[in-house]
Amino acid sequence: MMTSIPLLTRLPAWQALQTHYAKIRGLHLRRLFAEDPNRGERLTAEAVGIYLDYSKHLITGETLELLLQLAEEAGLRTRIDAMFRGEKINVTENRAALHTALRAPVERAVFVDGQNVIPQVHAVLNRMEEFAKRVRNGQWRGHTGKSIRTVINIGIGGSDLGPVMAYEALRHYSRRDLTCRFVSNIDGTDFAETVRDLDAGETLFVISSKTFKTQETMTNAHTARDWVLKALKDPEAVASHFVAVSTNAEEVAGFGIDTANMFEFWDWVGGRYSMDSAIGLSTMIAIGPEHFRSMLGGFHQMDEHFRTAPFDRNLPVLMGLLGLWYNNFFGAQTVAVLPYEQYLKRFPAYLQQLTMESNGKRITMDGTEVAWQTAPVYWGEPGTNGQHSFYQLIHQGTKLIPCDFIGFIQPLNPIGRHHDMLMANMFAQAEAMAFGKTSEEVLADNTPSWLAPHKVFEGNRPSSTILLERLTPEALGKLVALYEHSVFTQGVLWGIDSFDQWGVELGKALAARIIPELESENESVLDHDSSTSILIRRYRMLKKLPD
Ligand code: G6Q
Repeated sequence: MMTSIPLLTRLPAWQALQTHYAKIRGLHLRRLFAEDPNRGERLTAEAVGIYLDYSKHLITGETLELLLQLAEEAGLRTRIDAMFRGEKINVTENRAALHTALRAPVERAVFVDGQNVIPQVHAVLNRMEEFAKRVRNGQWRGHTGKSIRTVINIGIGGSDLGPVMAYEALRHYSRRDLTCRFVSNIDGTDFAETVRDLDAGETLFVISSKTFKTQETMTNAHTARDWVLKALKDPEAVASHFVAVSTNAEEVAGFGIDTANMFEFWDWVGGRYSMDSAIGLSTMIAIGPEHFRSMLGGFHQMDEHFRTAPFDRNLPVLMGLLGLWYNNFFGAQTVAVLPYEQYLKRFPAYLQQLTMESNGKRITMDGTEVAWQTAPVYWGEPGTNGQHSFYQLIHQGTKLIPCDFIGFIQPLNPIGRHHDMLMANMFAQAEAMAFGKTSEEVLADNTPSWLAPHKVFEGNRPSSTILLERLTPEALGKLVALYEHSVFTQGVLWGIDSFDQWGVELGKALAARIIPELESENESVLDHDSSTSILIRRYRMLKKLPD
């Protein structure tokens, strides 16, 4: 299907932004703040309990106006409405992208192909709730009568990263006597190390796969089944130790899981947007149904904000536009996500898939090649660890790296002065990046002149500060939805399909061809390039040698 989208670089606001960029590129944040004492108050926005300070960005009032105009000209409003209405905005897969329906209240109606999907969403949530409660209160027993102490989610990509991130993020709210682990990698070490200290009789596997065909997940699932059967020595054990999360009932039954123990989701839920669907089953078991529903409530609040707020106060829109400003005008190649919250340690990894799989595209929705940059590289680590590592480059390197600082006012583990010290570091880093330290200031510290240049901080390094009150399930929902919609905003402006991922296919197909070549006993003819063929031959030859 072809969609006609406005050509980004021909939009009047884009052209105006180019001229504007040339005019303001030399501006320094020191000057911008000096000229407007209210800047730190003015360039902020607050909604649904999230405070966004975007004053430390290389923008003026005019930049913002032009960026907002660009969003209007690119038809962002229409596209937001289309997404929420369930239109098939994932054009290359001819699907809706309705993750917002997963967290919509029961009284809402959202139609896909003439059918209201909200009742089924809530029916599955209710089934998940009933199941999670049984596991949590010990009613769901393993085959030998023991209650479950470990839940292992087997899944990869979107069927892993959301659950892993949410489990870590919400660990404070989870039962400590019922833990979750995650197996994703095809590397046998992942499975082996995950189960090595476990009793199969107390372990429940959640096989999470939308398609139930993914090579890594299905291989790990079969290995898990062998492990359970070896320990419990009864094929009947599969029923009490395996449940499935999938859209594919046929494959689930084929694996040997009773479809009564399958939790369904739908093709209009993209993998990396699926943590609110049944893919979140491990999260719900860990934190309990009430907390899970409150996380969904947080997502929904942000959805409503994104859907209805004017763009100049719309947090995902503002964040998306600021990202575009650096990516497309300053030529920034990466964005650092820096959560000053240990529980968010997997948040950057989660965001990598969300942002880069969604917007790492070079073909627009109407099938032509883009004439502009699309998604930057996302990376990051929780503070303060990064400060003793890569922040050097951000402060004094030659690359412009816009940063997202994420912090919470109240700690979940108040111990002594830790939290004040943590937050002081976050505020200090953003301040240092923006304002730096001039040569005069360095020399005034009695620094010898030969050393002074090394100690100068140029400043003018832009950042957003995202402040929330406390890391609750609801807050996590808001934060994730903030990024989801900011990614969507950028995808709309770049004119790409943020919901497909064709770029993962080629490697999969080539691996499927190479696997039998590595396993075959006879020296089959290899028809690869010379590098790949030699690597395969070398592997085959050396793997046969005794240790
Ligand atoms: C995400 C992608 C991808 C997907 C995995 C797992 O948006 O589609 O990461 O989630 O490839 O797929 P299955 O859930 O089908 O196993």
